[in-house]
Amino acid sequence: MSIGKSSRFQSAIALGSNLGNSLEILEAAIIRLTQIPGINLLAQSSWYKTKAVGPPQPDYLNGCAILEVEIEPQVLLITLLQIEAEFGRIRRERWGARTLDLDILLYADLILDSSNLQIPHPRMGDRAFVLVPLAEIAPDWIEPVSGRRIKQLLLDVDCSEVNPFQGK
Ligand code: ROI
Repeated sequence: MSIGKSSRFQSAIALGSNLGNSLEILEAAIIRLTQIPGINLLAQSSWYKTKAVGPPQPDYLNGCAILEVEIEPQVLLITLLQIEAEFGRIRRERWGARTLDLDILLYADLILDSSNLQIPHPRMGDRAFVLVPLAEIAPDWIEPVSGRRIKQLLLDVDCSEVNPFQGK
């Protein structure tokens, strides 16, 4: 057993689904996250119905969460991939429909560019389906590459295809 000090960081993640019962899958994924040692849920956005970006496919349900984590980014990534797999995500095509997609958006003020993981998420600044829910729970978080707050990034994207999901 180790009694060393453990560091805690905040990390923002994005959740998305457009296959199966997306609301049930996303709610279950949030609960699953809270069961993982080293992860605490600090905030959860509401859910949004969003038009798919990319090839034609069903609308998505999207949301974001703020986690307090005591695990490193690479361990968080493995954990999120495991949860995706538990919910039956099949990685067929890069931009295809998915039962559950979990992405790390931000990890404290870290900038990381490794072969399998980039933080901040390289496309988050262009994506209204990420910025709208994130701005709900973390408007003042500064995206460290642009140096701009989430609420500022939101001003530069078209939010017309991101709508509150009726039901939560
Ligand atoms: N489009 C929307 N609206 N929401 C997503 O979560 C999403 N995820 C993706 C692509 C295919 C880019 N499009 C998306 O991976």
